[in-house]
Amino acid sequence: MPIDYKKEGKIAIFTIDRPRAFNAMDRETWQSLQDAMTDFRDDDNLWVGIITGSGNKAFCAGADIKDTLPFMREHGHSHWAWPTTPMYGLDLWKPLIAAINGVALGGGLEIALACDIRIAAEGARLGTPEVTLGLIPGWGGTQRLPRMIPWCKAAELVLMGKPVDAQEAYRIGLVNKVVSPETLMATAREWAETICQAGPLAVRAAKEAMIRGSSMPLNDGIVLERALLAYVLSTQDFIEGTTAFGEKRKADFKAQ
Ligand code: CO8
Repeated sequence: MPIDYKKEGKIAIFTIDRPRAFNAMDRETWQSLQDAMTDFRDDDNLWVGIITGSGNKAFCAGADIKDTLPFMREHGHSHWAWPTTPMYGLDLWKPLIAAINGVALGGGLEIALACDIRIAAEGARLGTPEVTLGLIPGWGGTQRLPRMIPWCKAAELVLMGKPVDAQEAYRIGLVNKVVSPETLMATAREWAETICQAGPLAVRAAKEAMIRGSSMPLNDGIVLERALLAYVLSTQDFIEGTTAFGEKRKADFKAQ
């Protein structure tokens, strides 16, 4: 399968595995990622996901220029047939970490932008070169990027199509951390384990509030936050978390 999907305890690991094409997303790879993401969303035993690329050159070089893009041009009249924007409409509130092990270009960066946390290996390059192909970032890049980093930096990436290296990506707030390639997956697992120590239903409600709220007026966002707060207050995990605090022990959350 072009997506190697593994379950390690509470953590799901998705590895984009098309090294001969710098892990570019042809339609089969895209479908395989969608299927794996849906399984991850619906598997109660999985709490956090990590997405990475196979090998040491590429996280993902974007949409496959020889397969996906011609297909989209051919099916321009039926947009529903196009590969969907990463994670959009999936209602996936479990946290995702992108472990960027090499180039993340075009759709590859857009997959990373659909994650909540991005950790990059030294040597990684991130960018949206679509305009150099006569295209625009069409997997969420024109919308997510300017909401995440300063406008002028988003404009530099999108309008010039020139990638930035990992250190510059860190400086502009595009990635959370830069580590050596050898420690990338260990760091991503460590961050995932930290998230797994928290109440999983609270983590999901917080992510849902952040994502839904980011496209709402403040007042509506506050109303949403209160509704999600009322929900987490009703969970067993909330009782366990506060009881464990009082008893000075580690909480044993069950996602209930
Ligand atoms: N698609 C298909 N094949 C690719 C891709 C790609 N995106 N990237 C690399 N490859 C292939 C090359 O064709 C080559 O194959 P072959 O050996 O058979 O010729 C192989 O990978 C190695 O590539 P290079 O020889 O070019 O290796 P270099 O080390 O010189 O360069 C790069 C590596 C920098 C990754 C370079 O290949 C490159 O710039 N690739 C294109 C990156 C790019 O422009 N990505 C954006 C694609 S468009 C996109 O993602 C749009 C997303 C939105 C779509 C909306 C959908 C709804």
